[in-house]
Amino acid sequence: MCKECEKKTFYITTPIYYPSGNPHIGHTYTTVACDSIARYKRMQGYDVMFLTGTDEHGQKIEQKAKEQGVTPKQYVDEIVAIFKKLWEYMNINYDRYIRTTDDYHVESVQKIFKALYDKGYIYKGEYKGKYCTPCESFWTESQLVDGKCPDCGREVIEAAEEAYFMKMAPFAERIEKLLTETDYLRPKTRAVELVNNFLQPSVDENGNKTYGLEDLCVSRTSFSWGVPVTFDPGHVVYVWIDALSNYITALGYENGAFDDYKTYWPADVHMVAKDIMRFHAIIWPAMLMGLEQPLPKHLAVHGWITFNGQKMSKSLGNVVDPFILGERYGVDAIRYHIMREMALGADSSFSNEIMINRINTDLANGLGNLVSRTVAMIDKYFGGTLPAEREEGDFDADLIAVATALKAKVDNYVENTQLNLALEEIFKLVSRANKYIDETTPWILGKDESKKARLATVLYNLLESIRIASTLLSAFMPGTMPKVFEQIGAVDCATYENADKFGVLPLDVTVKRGEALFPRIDVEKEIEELNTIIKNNEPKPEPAFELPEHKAEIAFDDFEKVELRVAKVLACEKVKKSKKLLKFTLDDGEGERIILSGIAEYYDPEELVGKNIAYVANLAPRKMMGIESRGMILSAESGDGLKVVTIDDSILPGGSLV
Ligand code: ME8
Repeated sequence: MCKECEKKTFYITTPIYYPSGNPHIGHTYTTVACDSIARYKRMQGYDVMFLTGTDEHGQKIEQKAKEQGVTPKQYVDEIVAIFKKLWEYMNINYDRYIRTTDDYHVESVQKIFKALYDKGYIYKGEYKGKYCTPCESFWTESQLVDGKCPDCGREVIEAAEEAYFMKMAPFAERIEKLLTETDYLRPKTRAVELVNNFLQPSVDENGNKTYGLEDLCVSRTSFSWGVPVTFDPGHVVYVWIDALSNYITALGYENGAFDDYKTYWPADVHMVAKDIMRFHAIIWPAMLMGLEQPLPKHLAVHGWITFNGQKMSKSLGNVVDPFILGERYGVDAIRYHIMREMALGADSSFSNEIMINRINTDLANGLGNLVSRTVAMIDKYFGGTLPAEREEGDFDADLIAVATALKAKVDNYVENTQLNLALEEIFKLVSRANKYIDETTPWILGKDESKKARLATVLYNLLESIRIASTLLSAFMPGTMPKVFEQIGAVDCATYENADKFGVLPLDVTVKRGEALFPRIDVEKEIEELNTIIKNNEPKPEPAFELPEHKAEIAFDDFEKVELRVAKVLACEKVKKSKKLLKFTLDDGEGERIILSGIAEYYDPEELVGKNIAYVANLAPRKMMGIESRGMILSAESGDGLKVVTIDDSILPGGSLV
């Protein structure tokens, strides 16, 4: 409960993302989902704290900054600006943004680390293990998949260094109970996998329960871009204690920057994808148990957005740019699509075709059409303002029942972090209303003067259904729904409180036609264009070496002046006192020819003997180091120096190249 406003509080968090590359549609999903829940809860009257941010320390960031010749802070500042720009663009209404480089966070993490150390949960040891650099994760042999990182599938390296560790055994039993006996984990079905893979409970010969849960490495010495351990210089706090603490440091835990810890903690929902479920399901509760703090209420774990079967990720490069998609279809269409596609706990494959079809079916033909048809008919038959007379008829009761039951269902789905089901339910009302138009045939009623009251009732019922659907949708599509309220004359009454009531709009409501909410997309044309954009956005393979500059164009006549011929290398030796020159004795078909070539650093002289080479035969003779060279051997510039152009053995010496 918030002391000041006496409202019930609701605290929701996204993961803090790594600014090691630009945000993509995967990050967008989690953030949009949390934003929608936060908006819904605000609409329900909660005092909401919605936190997001960036996880800015670690070896990978340090490496990337070095590659670019900037400081790690300069490097992250630039990417954090892009994250913030994207959240603004996606209409993300967060209450706080935490950066792990913020002073207050650093101060708190140092205190948290010291507190766990003082309580005996952190100790010093040596870490030897398999380490995945991109994921910044140590893995045990048994956790590797085919010898590779189980998270990203890449090679791991052997690593050993002095490190602090956090004991896990004292917390294992409580964590097992948390996962299996409470509704902390969503979906709960994932508890089995966590318990078996990480907690690994077993009963020893004396009947005592033991756990295979390994201690966690919590400091590093091999890089410096991190929160320094105050009592042991040279160590920086290693990723998870730094990162996970953000959920409480952002509220002011162990720092003076904020005073919200008592108000909002414990969090109601931490939302993450499955890649970091383990850390939030095991390590985070262990840390809080160690600190003797209350545990968060729920951990909602969603799957990955995949693209062509692979996890969409910064490192794989197969990213779909939310800015590009938003520009083409509108931010709300993207928000809708990703939330409608992703079911809690399962992966969702991103496809342009599914997205465009979904936008067309649900938004353009479904909701958009319902609004534009209803408003257009009120305009056509009543000049934009309904008369107050009413006449009930068939189908009304069913439509009203669906509409008034919706809010409770959506509440329940949002409460359980099942946003795809919430949206599906809202669109059942949209479909029901569209069907009601077909059933009541207002265009026929419109032809009959005596049916005006019935027609007004039908159109009013449609407006009310739209009001209810769009009010509940406004948490998910906050940019578009106010436009709907305006069109249906519901600006003042489209409130959550009214969302389970029918008959809220004034009987003589006035509507206002507006632009199409979701324009229909030409599927084939659009897919073609999108594929081209994605292809053009794919990172181009780096050239193996810097390609040489092109020379100015020459006329064919000029080219014809050059006489290129084939010769066989009879002998080759280094030119005395020259580091560069090799002396070639060639069979040029007419006799022996000596040519000097400056390729000594790339070849042992005997390497080329017996080979056919190409040479410029009519170059004026030139004396070097006292030897006359008659011509020039053709070599190609390659990534690692010059390579002699060799010619097929079957060509006889003296043959000319034309
Ligand atoms: O893991 N599909 O940061 P991160 C769905 N800094 N969601 C995806 C996704 C995809 N393909 N790719 C990323 C980290 N996400 C740590 C977190 S928290 C204390 C520290 C989303 O930049 C999803 O929410 O790798 C996932 O959990 C998160 O981004 C990982 O972001």
